[in-house]
Amino acid sequence: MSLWHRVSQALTRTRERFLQAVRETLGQPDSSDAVFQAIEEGLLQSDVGVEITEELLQHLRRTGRKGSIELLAALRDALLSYLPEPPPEQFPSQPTVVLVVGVNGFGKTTTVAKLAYRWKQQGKQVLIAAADTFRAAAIEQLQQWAEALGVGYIRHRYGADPAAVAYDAVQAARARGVDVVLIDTAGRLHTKTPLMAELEKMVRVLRKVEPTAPHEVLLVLDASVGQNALAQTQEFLRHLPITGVVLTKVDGSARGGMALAVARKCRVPIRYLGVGEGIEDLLAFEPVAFVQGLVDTLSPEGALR
Ligand SMILES: Nc1nc2c(ncn2[C@@H]2O[C@H](COP(=O)(O)OP(=O)(O)OP(=O)(O)O)[C@@H](O)[C@H]2O)c(=O)[nH]1
Ligand SMILES: [Mg+2]
Repeated sequence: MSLWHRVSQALTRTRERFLQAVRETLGQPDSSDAVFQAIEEGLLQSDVGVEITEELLQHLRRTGRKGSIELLAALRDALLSYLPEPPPEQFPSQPTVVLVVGVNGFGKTTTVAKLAYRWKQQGKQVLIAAADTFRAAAIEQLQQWAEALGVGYIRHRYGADPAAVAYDAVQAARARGVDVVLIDTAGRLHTKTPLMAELEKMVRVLRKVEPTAPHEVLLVLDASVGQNALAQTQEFLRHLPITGVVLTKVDGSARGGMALAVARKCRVPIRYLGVGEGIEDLLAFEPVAFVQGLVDTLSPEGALR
């Protein structure tokens, strides 16, 4: 299945929400309040957020377009302008160090495993570090993934200093000539050491071993939490040099529109989409495919193409 189809499939629930509101007005010849109202409702239903919905509606009014099909085409273009093209995957250092952070349960560990798989498929040697030492089960979960994938891993005992795990992982990666180190972290906000302090320390310690590290800090966001996830993650943005967002659980969510708010408010590109629990269910983010999946009214060979 092509990437476009997979994105479109993952966005089914979000798109349905949007379309539910808009469908009745489809094909209406004149731009009317009903069309604008339907688009507004559709955007809000799919969790684009109040602010951005307002902006989009103002923009649509200014285009002077009439009729729902024309307006939806204009909407699609406007949505695209909100979603920056992510930079290409780069591996600037050997090892390239990728830190994965986010609120607990959002999908960090799964994303680490999916990325390890993706990069191993590309022929890279990958090492994963179990720097969520707060839960014994978290270390086991990561170890199981590493073993299943046939990639190296570094673990310490339960309760160990996460920064020390990260430090060891980079040292080991150097010694073994590894290409990419993926670091899984804890997400609980109420541990003994506050999470942000713990993660900041990890960044400082990483920089001691490798001044250019971490090369990527990926913030994992759960699309099914919608707008609420944003508030929870502002803190990560304040404390860490986030380079990209991974939007997980897009498959089960009807709130995929929150991606717009993420791109606008976090001012970092969305890099990947999590579209299922399987190891291959991670897609590189492509704005055009995403927007098409979001508002396509007659998929897959519909009139809006
Ligand atoms: N449907 C779906 N489920 C996902 C996706 N990503 C992760 N999950 C599921 O979400 C649950 C939590 O994922 P984890 O990767 O353990 O989340 P975490 O952020 O590491 O959680 P903590 O270690 O507790 O902080 C698991 O059941 C995953 O299978 C996704 O893209 N789609
Ligand atoms: Mg985890």
